[in-house]
Amino acid sequence: MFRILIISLVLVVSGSGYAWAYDADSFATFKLNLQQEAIAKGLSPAIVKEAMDSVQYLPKVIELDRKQPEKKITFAEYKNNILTDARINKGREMFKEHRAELERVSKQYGVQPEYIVALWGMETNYGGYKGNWGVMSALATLAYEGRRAEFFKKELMNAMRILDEGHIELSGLRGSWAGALGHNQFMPSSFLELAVDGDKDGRKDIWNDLNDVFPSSANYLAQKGWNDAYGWGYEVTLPAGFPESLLTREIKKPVSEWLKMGVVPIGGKQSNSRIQASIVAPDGIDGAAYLVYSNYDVIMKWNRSLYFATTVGLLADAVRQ
Ligand SMILES: [Ca+2]
Repeated sequence: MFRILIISLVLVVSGSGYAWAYDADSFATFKLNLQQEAIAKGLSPAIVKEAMDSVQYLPKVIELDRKQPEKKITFAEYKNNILTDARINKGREMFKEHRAELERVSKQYGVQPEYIVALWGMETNYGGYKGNWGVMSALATLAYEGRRAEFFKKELMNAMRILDEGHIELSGLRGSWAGALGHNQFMPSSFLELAVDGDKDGRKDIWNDLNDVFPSSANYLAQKGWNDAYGWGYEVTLPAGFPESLLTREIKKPVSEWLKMGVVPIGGKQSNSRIQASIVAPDGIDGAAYLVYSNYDVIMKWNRSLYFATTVGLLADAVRQ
């Protein structure tokens, strides 16, 4: 109860702290400056001009950016919402349908195919909702509004570079209101750093071509340190009196040591006892607990959320069966 009171207080204070107003003239100047800056960086003037001419201020994006969740849901609730039978079954179907490509990519990048499928399912429900916002306008609005101006300005420049490199037409540069792109919702910076042209047609088309989507996701994980000698981890039960202070990714011990402390894998999972692992419990000591390997840390680089990372792991397991 006390915590709820504090949260509402913070919301009221930060809410009243904003006195933001859109001004057409200043937005036009802002666009012109961005245009000049992009051209100065060496991007094609014609492409930059066309892209910036298309930009409109989107009040709805600011509304979404400022929207605070009314209450923080628990991991148990989140998992219930996300890890549905429909999502699992669709994942199994997709795995079957694209098995050959997935296996090929898996071998090439050293990432088990079920994680590529699980991330796809988590991000866009296997391409079911990729986001239909004009990314240029969304990013420009967020860069103009100022709450995280530098970050979004950088991503806007990166988005123009994607157009400049010819991976997608301006009309196809669509994504989430926060600028995440395509089937696997890469931010433009991740796209430039890690997306892959799997079918070698000269375009990294993560909006329309699964032959580019799968290797891009796999490359992301591989470059961030994935090890396909093992998975993400598994659910465990903790012994009575297990210290809450050990529930952190900061503490890593060999699996054998955790087992000696009375941690018990659920469902007879077994693993190499020398692998380094942490114990996490997204809902705290009284909620579900998981023993996780370094691959879990890699998933956390994709999205810094214990809820997300754990659910990706569970979905991958479910899809694999
Ligand atoms: Ca391609």
